[in-house]
Amino acid sequence: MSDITVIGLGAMGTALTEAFLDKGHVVTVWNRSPAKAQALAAKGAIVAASVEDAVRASPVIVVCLLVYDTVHEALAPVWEALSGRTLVNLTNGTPEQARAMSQWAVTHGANYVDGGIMAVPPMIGGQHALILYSGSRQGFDMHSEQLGALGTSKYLGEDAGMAPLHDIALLAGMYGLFGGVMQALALTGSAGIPAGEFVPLLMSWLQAMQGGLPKWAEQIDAGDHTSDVASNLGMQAEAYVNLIDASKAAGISTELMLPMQGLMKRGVAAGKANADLTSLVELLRSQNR
Ligand code: FVH
Repeated sequence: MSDITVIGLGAMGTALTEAFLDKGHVVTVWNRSPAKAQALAAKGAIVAASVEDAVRASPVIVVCLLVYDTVHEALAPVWEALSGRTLVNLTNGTPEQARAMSQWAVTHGANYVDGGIMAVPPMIGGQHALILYSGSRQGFDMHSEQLGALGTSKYLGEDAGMAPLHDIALLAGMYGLFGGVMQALALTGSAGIPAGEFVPLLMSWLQAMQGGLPKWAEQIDAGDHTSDVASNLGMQAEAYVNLIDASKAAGISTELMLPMQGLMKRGVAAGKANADLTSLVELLRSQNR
């Protein structure tokens, strides 16, 4: 019997296994392509011959595969083995997928905990690796010490969909930011400015802008988008035209910039020109486009 089983030894599953081993846990592993288990075996992991053996080896099963369909594909044939165990699924997915997986696991007598990994593999095991969890409180509490080996844990409640919801929202923020960064670097690069020269300026600007987020949160929660920083939507929509025109003039694609402009225009057309940018959240909520 081992302490933990890890199913899926891609870049992330390998990092998870190493973090458990580093903390002295006895770990059983399984991967579709067995070759990926070899390096971990050399570090002390026990390699299971089948998914079923892997599931039966430990009271807690950590799964980290590419997508949810593959999780179901791998575990459905061995459902009987899950009974009485805790399944911790760290595969990226949607809240709906997590809730369906939770229902399936609970039906088969398992505790189900869903997770969202807010880290890249080299961060795993360090305190800056944030792992979001939701689902069975009992399952989480029983294994929180072992899961602590992966980084900083944050439990978000019994609804299994909460971890993926937070994960996706954080990724949405990240990709929005990254898209803007790509645009900025393409634009400055087209003028011969090295990225290394521009990035420090960009970082301090983004840090300054980030300081306004708590105020945004207050406005959004209150549903009051009155602009009191002299930067209303109408003004920003006019200035945004320059982002598009300057990009075009420099031969830079505007494909990342146009959706935001479309939303701003919709806000102005809806009479929100004098409101703050936060009023766009209401527009996003009002339609699934
Ligand atoms: N890597 C990262 O930076 C991110 C950080 C945030 C969380 N994500 C999510 O973690 C999941 C796994 O990601 P990964 O980086 O480990 O991905 P890969 O290295 O591509 O490994 C994929 C594993 O999935 C196995 N697999 C794929 N299809 C199947 C299948 N049909 N049946 C069984 N296993 C399957 C694959 O096996 P193999 O190709 O080695 O045989 C790998 O073990 C993911 O949800 C990220 O979004 C990572």
